[in-house]
Amino acid sequence: MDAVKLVELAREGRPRAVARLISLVENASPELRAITAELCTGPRRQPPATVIGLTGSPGVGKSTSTAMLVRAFRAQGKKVGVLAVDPSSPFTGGALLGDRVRMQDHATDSGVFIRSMASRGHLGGLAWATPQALRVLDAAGCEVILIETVGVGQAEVDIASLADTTIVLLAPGMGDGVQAAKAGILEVGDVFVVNKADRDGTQAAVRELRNMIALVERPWKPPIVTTIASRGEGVEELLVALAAHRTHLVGSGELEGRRRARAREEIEAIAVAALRGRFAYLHGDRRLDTLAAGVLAGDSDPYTAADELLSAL
Ligand SMILES: Nc1nc2c(ncn2[C@@H]2O[C@H](COP(=O)(O)OP(=O)(O)OP(=O)(O)O)[C@@H](O)[C@H]2O)c(=O)[nH]1
Ligand SMILES: [Mg+2]
Repeated sequence: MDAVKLVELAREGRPRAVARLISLVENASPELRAITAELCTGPRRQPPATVIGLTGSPGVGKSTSTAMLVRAFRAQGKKVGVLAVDPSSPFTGGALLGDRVRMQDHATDSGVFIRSMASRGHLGGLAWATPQALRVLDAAGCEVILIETVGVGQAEVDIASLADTTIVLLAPGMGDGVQAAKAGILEVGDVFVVNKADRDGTQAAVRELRNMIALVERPWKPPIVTTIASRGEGVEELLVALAAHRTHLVGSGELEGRRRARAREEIEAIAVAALRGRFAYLHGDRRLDTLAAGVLAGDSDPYTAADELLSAL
């Protein structure tokens, strides 16, 4: 099926077309170029979907919170997209299976699209694949898109540049506040959630987090919400916090800025991937090996070697 037809079907909200397009993104299909062109320059929905990222350590309750938010947005009559990027341990831990089970009440709801996608192993990773998948869900009419990424290493920082609002989830215990500071998530969280508030140490975690947030200079002071996602408790407060951040984004012009930054990163990710592809095509690994050997032997230096690589383009 040609790209234009597939996009047309996705615009009608056909789940199979949406699923197919996201698989093409995941597999870095050569057809993506035409698809993306059609999605970008064809008729677009206004306003574009609100993109909310959820990140945090494994098991903190991201999927449970996502399901809770899906219910809340569906209750408002909104069409919702869910994108689980690089779900943790999909084969062993039953995380994905668990997600499916938890999402089951939405499985037959035509107002919800749920897709998981792997971005690892792709050149450009998250920055490359996520905007493309977001565009597909947006075209399918999703008014809100929730992206779940497991907060390991760079991913939580990356997701922050892809979402309009980033929710950072923590759970009481295990010095989560300290972990938060280490991972640099204090800077990227727009809304903090201390989930599993049915557990001991919730208030201590909130206090610690509040003290740490106070040290970060930002025009937006991120609120802290406590939730028990497994029981749907705290969802109203979370919605209020999300709406407040939205108001801030629009009022300050930051929404526009974030979206431009997102487009910039995407362009760069595509360019870098293309560049690497051309290196591989022109030089192969052998050329790089030869240059590396030259540097090791003291015949050249990495700058000169890089110039040689570039000059062949
Ligand atoms: N006690 C308690 N358990 C919760 C709460 N929210 C979620 N859980 C449980 O915590 C476990 C992990 O929840 P998930 O939503 O899968 O966590 P996650 O962050 O998506 O996990 P990964 O995707 O594997 O990183 C599940 O057994 C949930 O039922 C809560 O508020 N209180
Ligand atoms: Mg999960």
